[in-house]
Amino acid sequence: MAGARLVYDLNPKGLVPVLVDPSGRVVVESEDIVDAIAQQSSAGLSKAPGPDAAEIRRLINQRLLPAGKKAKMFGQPGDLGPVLQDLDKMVAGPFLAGEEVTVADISAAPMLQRLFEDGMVPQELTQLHSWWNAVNGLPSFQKTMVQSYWWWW
Ligand SMILES: N[C@@H](CCC(=O)N[C@@H](CS)C(=O)NCC(=O)O)C(=O)O
Repeated sequence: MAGARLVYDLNPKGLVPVLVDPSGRVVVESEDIVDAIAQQSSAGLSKAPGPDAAEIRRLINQRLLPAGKKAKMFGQPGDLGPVLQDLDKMVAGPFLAGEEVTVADISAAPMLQRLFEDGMVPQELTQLHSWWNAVNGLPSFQKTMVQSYWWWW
């Protein structure tokens, strides 16, 4: 198709997602794309989410994502239990860093969605369960739900 750009033109690794912002800047890597969108004033996300959100996001990316992937894909729970307990203690409520949805919630939601749907988050982690109810109740989050999905990490 004339004018169409192949993903390889945008990202030499051939991976999605890729964001092309209104100025034509190409952003790859999900976390960087979330940050780029948060910087757009119309996105409705806090531009300065604060140190709590940054710390939670570190836990998500460095601990939750690898542990969750191992547990779900390979049946090896490993460190997942302790990671979820640590995260539960960090929930400010209703969202991870407090009243506003921040980049921390967006980083956390895809993996936690998979874990909640498979009943892998213990009931005693009540803060996390309340968080999931809050996120799952957002119309914007519901729009991201698909009938079936596969992994992308
Ligand atoms: N670390 C990257 C991972 C991107 C990634 O693995 N994307 C997958 C789909 S979700 C992909 O493009 N796979 C195509 C392929 O491997 O050929 C990110 O978070 O954006």
